[in-house]
Amino acid sequence: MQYLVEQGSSHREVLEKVRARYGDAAQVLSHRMIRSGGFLGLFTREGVEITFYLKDDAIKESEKKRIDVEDDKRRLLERMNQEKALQEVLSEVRSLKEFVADGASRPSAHDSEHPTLARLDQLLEENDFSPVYRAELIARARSEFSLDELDDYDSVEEAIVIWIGDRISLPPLPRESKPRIVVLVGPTGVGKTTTIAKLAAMHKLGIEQIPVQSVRMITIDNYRIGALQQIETYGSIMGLPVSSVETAQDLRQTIAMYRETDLILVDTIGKSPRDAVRLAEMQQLLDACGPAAEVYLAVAATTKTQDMYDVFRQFEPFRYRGVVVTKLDETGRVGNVLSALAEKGKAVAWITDGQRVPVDIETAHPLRFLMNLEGFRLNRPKLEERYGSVSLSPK
Ligand SMILES: Nc1nc2c(ncn2[C@@H]2O[C@H](COP(=O)(O)OP(=O)(O)OP(=O)(O)O)[C@@H](O)[C@H]2O)c(=O)[nH]1
Ligand SMILES: [Mg+2]
Repeated sequence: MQYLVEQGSSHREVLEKVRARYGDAAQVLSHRMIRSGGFLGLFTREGVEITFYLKDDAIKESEKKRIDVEDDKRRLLERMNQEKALQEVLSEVRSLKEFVADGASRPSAHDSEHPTLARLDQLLEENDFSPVYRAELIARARSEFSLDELDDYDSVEEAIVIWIGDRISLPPLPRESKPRIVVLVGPTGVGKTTTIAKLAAMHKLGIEQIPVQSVRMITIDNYRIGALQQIETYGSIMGLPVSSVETAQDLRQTIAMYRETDLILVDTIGKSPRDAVRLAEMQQLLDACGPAAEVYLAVAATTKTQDMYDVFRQFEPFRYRGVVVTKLDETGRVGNVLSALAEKGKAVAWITDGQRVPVDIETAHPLRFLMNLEGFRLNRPKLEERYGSVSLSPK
């Protein structure tokens, strides 16, 4: 037990001091009168001294309080440490954010990828394939090749090329009909009229193993100065008659007039895909061609993937059975076209790659697109085995 002493000028003052400090825990044992202060025995003052002790449970209580305080201190310290750690994390996050915001030094998505896949993804990106298309190919490679197999770059590259080729679809062979009616629609300036002229020549002259056929051309583009003249010039060079029509009735009558012809090619006015009213008018007019008519949508290979989706969608009411990819000569990259065609499930019927009539046109063939891939090595014999051979001699 611990004995304590307290002094003061009066009994009451000392008791108040003791109670203030120790409360009811203090148990007074004794008190006595004392003399305090003074100098050489002079000027001393009378006072009281109390001796007391503290009850055990009170000690425990105060000890408990001490422990509680210690606990609080520890918790506070822990919190401070946590705060500090949090601050550190925050500052890490902040600097990472700055790092990411700095595009030039952004960590590449390829970084965590197997080097073969990273390199192939990079190549696909350079060829303008859309992010979705690329992701699908890379995911397929990741799931079909083991880690060891991925180390063999050549065979993964070969597989990717084949998967790209497999996703290029061609329209089914047209039903036999006489006359066969082929209509070209599409945005302005993509090369519809030039393509019509090329197709006319191809079929009239029997190019690309196509049997020689009787051909006629019809244009419904007689609003613009020079438009009729453009197609008539082609017609006169090839010795092919060209008719111009304005109404659905005209069109029906002209087709009826040409019923003995093998192939009737219908050229249309280029339309902005955003001009829904004009598109609807033209669609009504084209209904006169009858249900057997084959409509094809012409799009330039240089069109951005997103714009291509818009064109595909806006011309949907024409129920086109395939696409003509024009101006392939104007771009070194075919990824945008191939991505859009594959993602929207469109077949490609012809490709054109220059202004010359009739040479710069070919029936679409997967190999032709694959040959345009930049940076990919092609196993030509293997691809020909798969897709059939095609004459790709330079023109
Ligand atoms: N480089 C290149 N130019 C082409 C190709 N096809 C057409 N052109 C050119 O593109 C331009 C427009 O061709 P047109 O055939 O008049 O295009 P269009 O779709 O009929 O145009 P509109 O009737 O005005 O809608 C012309 O200068 C053509 O020579 C191609 O495959 N490659
Ligand atoms: Mg035209």
